[in-house]
Amino acid sequence: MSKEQESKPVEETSKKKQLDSFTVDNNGQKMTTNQGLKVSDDENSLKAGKRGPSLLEDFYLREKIMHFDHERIPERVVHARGYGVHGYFQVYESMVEFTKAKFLQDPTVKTPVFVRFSTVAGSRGSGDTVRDVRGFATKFYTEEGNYDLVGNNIPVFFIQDAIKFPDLVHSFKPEPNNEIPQAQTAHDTFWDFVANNPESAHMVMWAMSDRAIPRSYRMMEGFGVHTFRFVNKEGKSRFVKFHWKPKLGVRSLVWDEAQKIAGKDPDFHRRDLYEAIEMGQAVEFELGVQMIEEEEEFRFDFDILDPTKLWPEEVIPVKIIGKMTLNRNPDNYFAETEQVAFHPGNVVPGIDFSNDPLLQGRLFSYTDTQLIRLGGPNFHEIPINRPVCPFHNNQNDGYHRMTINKSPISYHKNSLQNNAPEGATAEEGGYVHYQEKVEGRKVRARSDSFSDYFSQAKMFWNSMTDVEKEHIIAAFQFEVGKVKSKSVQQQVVNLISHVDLELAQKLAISIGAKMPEKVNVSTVTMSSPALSQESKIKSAKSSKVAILVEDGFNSLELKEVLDALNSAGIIPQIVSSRLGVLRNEDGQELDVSYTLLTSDSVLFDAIYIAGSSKSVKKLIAQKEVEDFIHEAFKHYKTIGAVGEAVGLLETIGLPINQPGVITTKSNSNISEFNEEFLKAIQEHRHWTRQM
Ligand code: HDD
Repeated sequence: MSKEQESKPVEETSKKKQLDSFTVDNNGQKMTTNQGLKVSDDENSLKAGKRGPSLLEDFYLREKIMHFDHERIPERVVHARGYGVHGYFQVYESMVEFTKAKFLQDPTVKTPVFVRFSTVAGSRGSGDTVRDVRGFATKFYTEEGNYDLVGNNIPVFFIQDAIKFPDLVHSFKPEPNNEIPQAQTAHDTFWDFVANNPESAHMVMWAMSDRAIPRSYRMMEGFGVHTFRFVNKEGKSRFVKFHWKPKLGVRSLVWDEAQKIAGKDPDFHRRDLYEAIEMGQAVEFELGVQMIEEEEEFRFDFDILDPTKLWPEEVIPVKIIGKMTLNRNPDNYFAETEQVAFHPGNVVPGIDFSNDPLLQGRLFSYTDTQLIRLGGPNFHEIPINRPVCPFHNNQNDGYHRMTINKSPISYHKNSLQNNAPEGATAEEGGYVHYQEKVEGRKVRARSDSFSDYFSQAKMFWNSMTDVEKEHIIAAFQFEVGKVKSKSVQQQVVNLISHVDLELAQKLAISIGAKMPEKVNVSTVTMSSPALSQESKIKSAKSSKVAILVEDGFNSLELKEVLDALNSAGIIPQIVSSRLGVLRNEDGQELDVSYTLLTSDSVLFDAIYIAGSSKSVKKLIAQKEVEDFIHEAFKHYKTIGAVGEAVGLLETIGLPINQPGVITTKSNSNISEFNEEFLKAIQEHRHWTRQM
């Protein structure tokens, strides 16, 4: 092998250095055409007389308009709306026993990554907080080539075979006659699909749960969904499922809040991620794997090739193997986030596929879609998609070819170039597919072992806390309630009765459907506590707290509270009636971040109302303040108040003895208050609150 082809360890900065070589800085430069010709006037087209017609000769006008006319590319057919960020991945200890993948061997190696989070149903300009599955796609730029883990925040999928993907997507996209509704599954065609394709029952339970309205991309789990294979140096293979676990814990919005945010700040999730990284808050996810020995393939009461099934963590534990740190925003959204092309078929030696029929179809779809989206077969040469290791083959030409292949030899085998480039053996790092033994007749059929649609749907339901169940019931009532067809509504009730009768009954009552029959109701009693979000670690870190305050604040009290919040990694933001600087009698100043007009209660995780009679008097005089606090209460958020601010809560009729309403009338025990306030913020929501 030539020296260049030997794989070299990558560094955290390998991808950045490569991208930097493509960046352009216009600062301080003269304007030119794309041919490098200096432009003398960018304001006026070339005309025959000042008031005369424009001239065809105006090459600059033509170039500028032509380029503008072609600035858009087709959006992704699914996952059109997304936001990408850079970072790196480090394995905690060598995984040599299980896989030969080089990026999983050495804990000192920081493999650069680019991650794109997305919604699925909506267009590029749709709202971030809609009820939907979230995409979680990671490109690892490894020394052996790009490895893409293209997953979602839900561990199972709606369908079992890729051939049904176009049908699924047609059903949840806006209806074709009027292109309504945008980024919603609450319409007839989606629920008609669900009712008539019962394999979707399990995933629908997840989609109606709080998982489908995450608080932040930083606070949701990720799953590779399919069963893949790990293969080690000795050629031993094991089945594997991948998990991402967020260090900030798993948190969600409440539905009313999610809908309001979609109007108040449609960019809520991308702004959250962008701002966290700009503020220097590292965004961290641990990578976990569940593994099943090859010999144990048939030991379970589900088929491990069925993508509508998960592997309960209590039965097959998740082994945490490394951590991903996201720490850099892209320089250019289009060049990086829009043009990044993921593909579950981008693998490295040591990672292989299973016969999951959904995965098998994906292996075709992702390269195919880039041809229309990115306009030709050379999309791998776009800077964000280039591997950081060298790549050589005899594929040439095509739209937008960037590399200049110097040799006249573009075929194999050859003698004129000593047969180069030639294949590498497994020892040299060549990718050798796992030699799984397969035999069978060619049939269009599905394995009988895929036919249990309801047991895991029921297990998911059993695993929810009461509050989580209430949210699922309400989500079904909302979604199916928006369906116009009585027949589809009834079919959904009947379908859901196979999962849980009480859920189906509550749905039937709410939408005026007939009560479901008690036939074939799942009798599964098993639960998997790991599926409940409420059982996950809770962290107050990175929570946003609105500080409601006006001129005349008490600087000592405020400083103590702000210091406590800041040192817990919580982000306090000053909200007042006007922008600028607030002042008090001691001459202290406070910069205002938002007004009551430019922010909203739904954009914060908790609120604090500052004490001092002057500030409180001004706050109380504003109707917006009352609404702000009541809305936070309604969304189960922590509310803190000190001194006279407690009186404000009483005046506006807020029940102060409720969970998560933390108050002290005396300024002398602020540190005790802070302790309680922080603990309450960590809880995130106070579900036992009486409305
Ligand atoms: Fe897919 C995009 C995840 C099934 C076909 N998919 C896409 C993205 C994610 C997923 C995260 C966005 C990537 C990005 O940010 O650019 N898809 C999944 C998961 C699936 C799944 C977790 C099931 C387990 N997908 C699936 C099937 C097919 C596709 C069965 C087709 C047979 N998916 C596509 C696509 C997309 C895509 C049409 C649109 C844009 C793109 O690929 O690059 O090819």
